[in-house]
Amino acid sequence: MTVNSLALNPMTNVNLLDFDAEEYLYNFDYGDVTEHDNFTLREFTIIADDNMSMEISPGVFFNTWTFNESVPGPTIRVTEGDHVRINFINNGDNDHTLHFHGIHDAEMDGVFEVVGPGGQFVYEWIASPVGIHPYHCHVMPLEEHIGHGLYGVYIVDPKEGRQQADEMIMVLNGFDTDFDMENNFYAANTIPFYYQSNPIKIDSEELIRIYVLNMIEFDPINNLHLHGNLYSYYPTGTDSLPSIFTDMITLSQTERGIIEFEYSIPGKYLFHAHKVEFSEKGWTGIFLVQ
Ligand SMILES: [Cu+2]
Repeated sequence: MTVNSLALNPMTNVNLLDFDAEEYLYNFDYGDVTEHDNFTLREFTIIADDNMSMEISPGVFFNTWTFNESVPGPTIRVTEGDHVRINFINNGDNDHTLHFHGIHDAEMDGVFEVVGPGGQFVYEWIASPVGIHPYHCHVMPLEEHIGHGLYGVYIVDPKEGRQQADEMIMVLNGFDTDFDMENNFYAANTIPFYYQSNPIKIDSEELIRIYVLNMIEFDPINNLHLHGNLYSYYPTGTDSLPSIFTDMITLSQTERGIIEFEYSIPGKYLFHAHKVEFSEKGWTGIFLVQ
């Protein structure tokens, strides 16, 4: 995420991505804020690169394509009605764009205005609707650009805010490290088994809110199961009322929503894909309730 966190990888002679899954979990980027007479402007810079490498698993290096030297890219967080400006710079060797889900003009859609190597583009819109949305590169072949890591989370908060909670982000993703159009590794937030080895500490009797997004390629579905509890699920985060109280949701590509729950009894509780292949290849974690 910062330039300092990069080290030269002697195996591939490219910059090695040093992704901090603990930092990513809680890191919301509110942009550079300028107050105007009747609106707030939030400005962000997103730089695409496709010359980085990441050690997905011991000895397994993967050529990650990154937004701001991170997979997923930064979590862009704004409030409904904000003016959003994104300065996009392509530092890669391939064409890339930024395609945000949400409501905006056609020319801000990041599909037809392809940004070549060394190029720049400024995307602008007024933030809506409230919820959690993905953003990703939209250059073909899409599964190559998304599969290498060019995606992130975009959150639009309601003007009245949400109830105070311990908030975190989970992007469900995977990596096809042998290029056979099947994922070899799965995770919540990029690093297989990270939150199993490093349980997420939460407090009992505190509201937990997770913004979850499925960005997996190649597999048609993903899912999220929570142990010893059930959660309220708000699909796309657009409605103030949950659609279901459950311990299991299934998501297709770019499906997302907000999960809310609280634990009353301390202990270790698993969360994982109930698709066993995914959990056994890395998509599993633990909440440590204190
Ligand atoms: Cu791309």
